Amino acid sequence: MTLKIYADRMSQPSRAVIIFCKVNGIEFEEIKLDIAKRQHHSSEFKEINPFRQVPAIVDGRFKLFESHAILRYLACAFPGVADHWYPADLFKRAKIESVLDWHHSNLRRGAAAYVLHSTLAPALGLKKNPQAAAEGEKILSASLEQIESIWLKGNGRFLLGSFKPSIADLSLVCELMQLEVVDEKDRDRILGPHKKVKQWIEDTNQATRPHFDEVHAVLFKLKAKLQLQKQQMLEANNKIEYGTKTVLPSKM
Ligand SMILES: N[C@@H](CCC(=O)N[C@@H](CS)C(=O)NCC(=O)O)C(=O)O
Repeated sequence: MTLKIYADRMSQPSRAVIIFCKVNGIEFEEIKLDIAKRQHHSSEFKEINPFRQVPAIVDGRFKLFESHAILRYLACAFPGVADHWYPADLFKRAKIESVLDWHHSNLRRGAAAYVLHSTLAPALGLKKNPQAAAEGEKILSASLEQIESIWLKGNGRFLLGSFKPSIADLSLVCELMQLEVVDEKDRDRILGPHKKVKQWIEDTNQATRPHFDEVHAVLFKLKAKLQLQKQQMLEANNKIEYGTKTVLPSKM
């Protein structure tokens, strides 16, 4: 029976699970649930994940949700997954668990809140919330600083000084990729001071090519759409201003 992945590619943990399967040649059927259309609220999906969140998987009779648990399960259940993704060595594995646990209460808390409240809220029928966005940015920036000074220490290009990526690299980098959709200058302000983080994102992309860009295409498309909308709004505002000026009576 083929593995089923319930996912929305706009969701960062969904992308991590899909990329992991593609990179490791794990066959799967992707069942797309559009969160913006509340497709994850169906009674069928509630049977798979009572918390109604993506990603979730069904492997035969076995159902599982929570992306980190899914990544661990896939790494152990499917033969042919290279050891560096989730090493058999207990000490190495425990260190990866440590990063994954840290991720949820730090980087994810900051990044998800910042992107939702600064950018994505209207697409989900919510109002933007500048105060919540500022709080998210504070946690995000502190997390980026900690990634650079703690997790990216060492000789390797990946977390924990490794020379090859693990499921933790994939999970954390997919989290950061959502910053693609925020305004370019805000993204530069947040990521700009963190050169090591930027290089690590690029290295993880390289290590999982071509699947990384293919699975993130949905974000690049949304980014282009938001940039176009911003451009059109600026042009419309300029037109209004210009039109107003032309109808003003001359003082001569
Ligand atoms: N801790 C969960 C987080 C899952 C999660 O937050 N999923 C979001 C998309 S990124 C979702 O399904 N949101 C819909 C909702 O909560 O209604 C994991 O790592 O899988």
